[in-house]
Amino acid sequence: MSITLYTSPTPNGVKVSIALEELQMDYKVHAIDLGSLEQKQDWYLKINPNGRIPAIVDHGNNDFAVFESGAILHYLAKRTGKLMGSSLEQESEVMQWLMFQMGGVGPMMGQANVFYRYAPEKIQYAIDRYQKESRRLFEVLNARLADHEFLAGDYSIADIAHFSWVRIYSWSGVDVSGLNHLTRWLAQIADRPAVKRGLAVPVAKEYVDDKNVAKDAVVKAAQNMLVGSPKT
Ligand SMILES: N[C@@H](CCC(=O)N[C@@H](CS)C(=O)NCC(=O)O)C(=O)O
Repeated sequence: MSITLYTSPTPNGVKVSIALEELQMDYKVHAIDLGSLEQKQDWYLKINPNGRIPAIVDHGNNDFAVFESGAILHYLAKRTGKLMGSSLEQESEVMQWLMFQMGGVGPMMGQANVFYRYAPEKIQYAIDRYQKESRRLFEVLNARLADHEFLAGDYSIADIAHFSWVRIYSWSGVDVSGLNHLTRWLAQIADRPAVKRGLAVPVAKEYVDDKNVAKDAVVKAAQNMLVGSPKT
């Protein structure tokens, strides 16, 4: 079974490399250069009509292509029978928390990043809206993790999806103070060897609000992407 992973070092991208590492699947990486809009080229749109990363092609299954990170995680879990529980109820719980990430945490933190980090104009209302909503969603996760080691039964694709976003909270400017269960879970997942390997695909990239980390290149690449035309 061999898979090609089309990815970049972003929260949605590392979801899939972490899952592939956890599942010990055979895969090769095609790094997509988002800054030069490689993801909008015709050849790639045949794999992902949305022109975004990540996507996979499963060569062990007639070159079946999958886009949307949540759908990819689901596909890989079903393909291997792992990271998603086994009963209908367990799978449903995993899917509930996966959907909560795909429809809530990801989009809200994504918009927090846009308005807090990348927008040329500072619109305080938008910054507050997306940071506060992200914090509210973090509180839902924190309450769940108060009496659950993981989000849905055993460690699952729901944890992988959330971890990949929640870990960059400082980049999004979202406060995690007082969310002790969430930070316990973050540290626990960050410590997994497969997670460390997955975070280095295609290259390790820091998304932390730290004065020692060079932020300019990350911001410039995101701005180029958001305006939709490559700039130098
Ligand atoms: N809902 C999609 C979102 C994918 C997405 O937004 N990917 C970003 C990187 S995290 C991207 O490819 N951006 C490039 C662009 O907007 O052109 C998923 O979860 O796969």
